[in-house]
Amino acid sequence: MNTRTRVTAIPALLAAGAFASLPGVLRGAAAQEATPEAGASLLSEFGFPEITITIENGEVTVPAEVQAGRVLIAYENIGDESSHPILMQPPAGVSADQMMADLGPEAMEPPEWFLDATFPGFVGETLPGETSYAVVDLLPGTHLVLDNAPFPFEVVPSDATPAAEQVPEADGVVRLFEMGFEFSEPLEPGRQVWEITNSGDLPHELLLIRSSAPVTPEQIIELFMSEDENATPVGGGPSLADIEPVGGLGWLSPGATAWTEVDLEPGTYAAVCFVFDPETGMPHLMLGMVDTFTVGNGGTPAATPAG
Ligand SMILES: [Cu+2]
Repeated sequence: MNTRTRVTAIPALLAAGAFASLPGVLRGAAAQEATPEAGASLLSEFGFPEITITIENGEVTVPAEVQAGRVLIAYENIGDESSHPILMQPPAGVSADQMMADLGPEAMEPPEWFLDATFPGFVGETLPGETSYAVVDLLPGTHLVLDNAPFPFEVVPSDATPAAEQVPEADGVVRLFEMGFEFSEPLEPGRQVWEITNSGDLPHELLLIRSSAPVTPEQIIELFMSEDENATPVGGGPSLADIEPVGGLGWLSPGATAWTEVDLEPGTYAAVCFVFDPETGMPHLMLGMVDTFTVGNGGTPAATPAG
């Protein structure tokens, strides 16, 4: 598949209004290698109840009802547009009707209550043809998957006997905070499970980007500011065409932990967060929530900042 796909680093909702000046950001590469079968998920080995959510060009199909608890989410992108979804539980007091109106395609900016929602974590950016996986903890109540529009579903109290929740064994550990990331070392190539915890006071996310050239955090910010796919940052570095999203974890509330599955080849990566700052409307990326790292010994070393 050679279709170049504009990667929606933030849902259209958040790209509107205060975000209109942001570029279309990442343009993803074509779909990656063959999608692994659902059973090939490393996270499926832990035996959590599994729910499948599909997206086809903005249309999300969610289960009618999900039981509360720790669940494995498989997110299948069967369309030809990339998806950067958010999973959220709106705050108490926001009715279903209001929620749908406030987050619909006509909404020009996030409603005031948006950052008061609960974000259990979700899959990261998912390219066409890919299936992403995440293990998250769901509490009873109305939830919604937000892509270009909201798609609600109910989480109901579990009738299973609550057992001590099993913790997936993780190959990598990532901590999110204001404004940055902390990765366990070393990060090895290959398919693996990452445990991600938000130890900050704000929601955060982990959008992983692979770069085919050495890159600095400053250059990543410059790239996201650029409208020109072929522009390269001052002092060199990759263009937007040289970077591609490779998963991660969607919005995660303060104090929450979730697990995602990544498949990393040796190389250079960046981590960025697009959660917005309510004061300025700026994504955390612009406030410095960007980091670069390498995976494996064969990785291209991260560039040193241009002096
Ligand atoms: Cu953040």
